[in-house]
Amino acid sequence: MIVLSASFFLRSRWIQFRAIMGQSNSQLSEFQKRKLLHEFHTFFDLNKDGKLEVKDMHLAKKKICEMSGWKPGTEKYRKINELIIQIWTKLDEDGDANFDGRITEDEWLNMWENFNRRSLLKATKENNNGTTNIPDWLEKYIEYKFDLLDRTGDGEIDIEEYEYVMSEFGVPSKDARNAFIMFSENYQKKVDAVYFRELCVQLYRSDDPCALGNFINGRLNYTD
Ligand SMILES: [Ca+2]
Ligand SMILES: [Ca+2]
Ligand SMILES: [Ca+2]
Repeated sequence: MIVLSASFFLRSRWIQFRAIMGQSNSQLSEFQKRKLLHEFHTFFDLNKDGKLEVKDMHLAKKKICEMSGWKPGTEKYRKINELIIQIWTKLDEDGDANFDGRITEDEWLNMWENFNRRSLLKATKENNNGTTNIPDWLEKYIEYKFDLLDRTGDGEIDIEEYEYVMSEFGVPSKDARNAFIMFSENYQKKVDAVYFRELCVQLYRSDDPCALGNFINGRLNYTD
């Protein structure tokens, strides 16, 4: 009887401990917020009006089509159009909490915090306690971003391609080149679709300031 009570006591303490940890871990750190807001403003809110709407996604499509010379009516144009619609439909579903057709900064951060919470519930050691999960729309977005960066279409991003595309988003050349050297581990790692995805997952989900994925958007630090 005494043994049973002791084990019951330990078990309830463990459940309490997990609940407390879960609650604090699902909240975004200041570092994560800065990273996510930088993404929001630099790569999503393309018309820079402080909110994310379907027209920002159309601007993203326009950018890739212009940079690639894809004209309306071509297969490439059709595919990117489809991809952009898929990304927006899912992103809007996840992020637009008040259904007004736009995602504000607060809604964007809440969406990530909710995702953190859901990931923690599904946490296993294999998926690094849930921190390697990403939303469906982000899978599609990473596909779009990789195609955008891999200008030659050889399945690999090189430093010139990276610098060129990042400059379209206002990233200074020097920062882009330094960032590339960091995340490619001084050109040792091939930046193919698999490694690019891994880096993007770190950018969106990791709270580790040393993760190489923090540099994938060309920014070198988040202290300001
Ligand atoms: Ca906007
Ligand atoms: Ca909204
Ligand atoms: Ca390439």
